[in-house]
Amino acid sequence: MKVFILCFSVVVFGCIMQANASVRSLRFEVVNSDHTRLCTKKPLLTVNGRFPGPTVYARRGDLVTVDIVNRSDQNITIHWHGVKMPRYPWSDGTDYVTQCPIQPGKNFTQRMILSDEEGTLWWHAHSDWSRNSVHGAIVVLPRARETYPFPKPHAHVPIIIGEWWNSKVETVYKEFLAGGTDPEISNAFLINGQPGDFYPCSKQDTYKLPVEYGKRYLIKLINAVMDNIMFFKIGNHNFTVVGTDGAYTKPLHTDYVAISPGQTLDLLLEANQPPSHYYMAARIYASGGEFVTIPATGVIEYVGSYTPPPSPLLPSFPEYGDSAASVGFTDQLKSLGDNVDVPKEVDETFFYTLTVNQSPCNKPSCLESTRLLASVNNVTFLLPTNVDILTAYYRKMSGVYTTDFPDFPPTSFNYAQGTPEKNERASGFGTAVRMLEYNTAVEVVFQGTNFGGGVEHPMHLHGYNFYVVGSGLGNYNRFRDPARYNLVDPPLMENIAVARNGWTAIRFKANNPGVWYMHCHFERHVSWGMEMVFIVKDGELPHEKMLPPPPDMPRCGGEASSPPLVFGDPHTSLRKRDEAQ
Ligand SMILES: *[C@@H]1O[C@H](CO)[C@@H](O)[C@H](O)[C@H]1NC(C)=O
Ligand SMILES: *[C@@H]1O[C@H](CO)[C@@H](O)[C@H](O)[C@H]1NC(C)=O
Ligand SMILES: *[C@@H]1O[C@H](CO)[C@@H](O)[C@H](O)[C@H]1NC(C)=O
Ligand SMILES: *[C@@H]1O[C@H](CO)[C@@H](O)[C@H](O)[C@H]1NC(C)=O
Ligand SMILES: CC(=O)N[C@H]1CO[C@H](CO)[C@@H](O)[C@@H]1O
Ligand SMILES: [Cu+2]
Repeated sequence: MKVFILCFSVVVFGCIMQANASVRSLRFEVVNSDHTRLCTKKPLLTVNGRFPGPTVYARRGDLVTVDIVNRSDQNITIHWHGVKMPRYPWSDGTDYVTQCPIQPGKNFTQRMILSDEEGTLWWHAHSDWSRNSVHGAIVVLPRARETYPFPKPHAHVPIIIGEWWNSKVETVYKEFLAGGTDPEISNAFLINGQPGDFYPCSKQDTYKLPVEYGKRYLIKLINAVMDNIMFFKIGNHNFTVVGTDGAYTKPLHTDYVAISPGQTLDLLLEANQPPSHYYMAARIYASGGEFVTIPATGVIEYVGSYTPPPSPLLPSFPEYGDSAASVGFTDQLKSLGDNVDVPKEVDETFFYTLTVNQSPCNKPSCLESTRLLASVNNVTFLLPTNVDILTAYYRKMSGVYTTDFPDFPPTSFNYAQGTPEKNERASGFGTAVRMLEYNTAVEVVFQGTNFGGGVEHPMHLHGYNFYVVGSGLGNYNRFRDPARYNLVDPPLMENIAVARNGWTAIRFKANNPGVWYMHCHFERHVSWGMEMVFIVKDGELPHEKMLPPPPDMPRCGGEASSPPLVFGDPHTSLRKRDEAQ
C-alpha cells in the first residue's frame, strides 16, 4: 500500500497523511485570477487562483493523479518537470510533443509517476509562456520509515524564484513573436510570488520565513524565471547544498548558489546566527543585454523577543556578469554515492551545436530586417500543429515528423570563437527526431556557438535524468576532453546550463521508452526553436514497453483520419508495471 502526503502550506509543520490509498488525486483548475504587484493589477493565468501554485507533496515512488480542468480562455498543458514518468509519456504534458493542448472548457487527468526521484522537482505549464504564472513545487520525501542522507530537517521550505511583467505575458509573448527580437524584459523578480522590499509597492507583502534558533530547514529552491540564471544568497548565513533536480548530492558548503531556469536545489539552512531579521535574495546573473538589476528579497525572521534592525542585512552578490561564479558553483556538484551507474562506455555519441540564429524578417510586424531564431545542429524545430508526435508515433502516422535529426552539425567551424556575418546566420527548419533503440547508452556533447556573441543554454531532457560527465570553455576536443570526464561521482541532473561558448557532456541509458522532448529552458530560446525530440523504442520484455494511452487524451482534430487509438485502463496498466518490476 502506498502512502501519500498532501499539504498546501508553504512551511510544513504538519501535513495531512493519508494511508492506505493507492492513488491520491489532486484537482488543478486553470483559471484567470486578478493579482497585483508593483501597484499593477492584472489577470494572471493560475492553478486554483494561486500564484505560485500549490505545492505537491509526495513520497518516493508515489503515484499522484491530477485532474487538470481548464477554466481559462487559453490552451494549456502541464508538465511534471524532472518526473521521469516511466513508460508513460502520455502524462508528460508537452504540447504537440506528447499531447494536444487541453482546450478551454476541457479537462485531462494526468498521472505523475514518481520512481527514484527524491528531493525537489516542480510542475509548470509547457504551452506558450504560461509557465510564467502556472507553476508550483513538487516535494518528494523519502519513503515512509526511510531517512534522509543528512540530519533530519525541522521543516521543508519551498522557495520559488519567479518573475512578473506588468503587461499580460500573453501580450509580451505575441509581440515577441511578431517583432522578431528579444522579448520585453520583465518588471520584477519574485520570491514565492513577491518582489520584496527593493521594489515599489511591495514591502507590505514581502515573503517572510519564521525560523527558530537552533533548528534546521531544508530549502527547496526552484528557478521558475523565464530567461535568466539567478544567484541566491542569505544574509549572514551559509548553507549546505544536499540535492539538485530530485537527486542527492555530496554536501557542499557555500555562501551562494547559481541556479538555472528549470533547475532545483535542496539547501540545508541552520538557524544558528544571532536572532534577528536577514534577507534571502535572488539576483540575476547576465552575461549581457538589458536586464533587471534589483534583487528579489524575502526575510528570514527568527522567532523570539529581540529588537530587529530597522532594515535586515542584504547579502553581497557576485557581479552580474561573473561567469566564473556561475559556472564555478555548478561544477562543484557531485553525486552523493561513489557507485553511480553512469555508462562507462557509450553506444551512441551525438555532438549538438546550440545556436541563436538570424533569418530575414519580411513581415510588416518585424522590428528589424532580420529576426532571431535558434537551433540544435542548425535545425530550428517546428512543432506539428494538428497532432502530437507521440500520437503520430504510436499510431504509425506518416508525414508528421522525420527521423533524420543530425548527430553532428552539418558544417564544422570554429564554434566558440567564430563570428559569422549576419547574413550567414540562418538555420534550416524541421520536425526531426532521433530514434534510439531501447537501452542504448547515449552521450550528448552540447557545444555553445558564438553566433551573436554566445549565451548560456540550460538544456533540459524529459523522461530521464542524466549524468553530467564533463564541461569546459571553448571548443570541445573529442581527443583530449573525454580523458578528463568524471565517471566516478558526476552529478545526476535533468537540467544543465551549458556555459557561454563552452561545452557540456552528458550520459544516460535510454531505458525509458517513449517520446521525450529535449530543449533549452530559456523560454525565448525554446520559442525560437532550440529543441529536438528523442523517440526511445520499446524493448523486448513486457516491462520494457510503453503503456497505452488513457481514454481522455486531449484531441487536436488532426488524428481523425488515422487508425483509432487503443486505450488502456491506466490503473491496471500501472499495476501491471509495478508487478513486472
Ligand atoms: C471532464 O469532462 C467530462 C466531459 O465533459 C466530464 O464528464 C467530467 O466530469 C470532467 N471531469 C472533471 C474532473 O471535471
Ligand atoms: C560562510 O562561508 C564563507 C566562505 O565560503 C566564510 O568566509 C564565512 O565566514 C562563512 N560564514 C559563516 C557565518 O559561517
Ligand atoms: C544552416 O542551414 C542553412 C539553411 O540550409 C544554411 O544556409 C546555413 O549555411 C547552415 N549553417 C550552418 C552553420 O551549417
Ligand atoms: C488550441 O489548440 C487547438 C488544438 O490544437 C488548436 O486548433 C487551436 O488553434 C489552439 N488555439 C490557440 C489559441 O492556439
Ligand atoms: C467550461 C469552462 O470552464 N469555460 C470557461 C473557459 O474560459 C472562459 C474564459 O475564462 C470562461 O468564461 C469559461 O467559463
Ligand atoms: Cu538557450
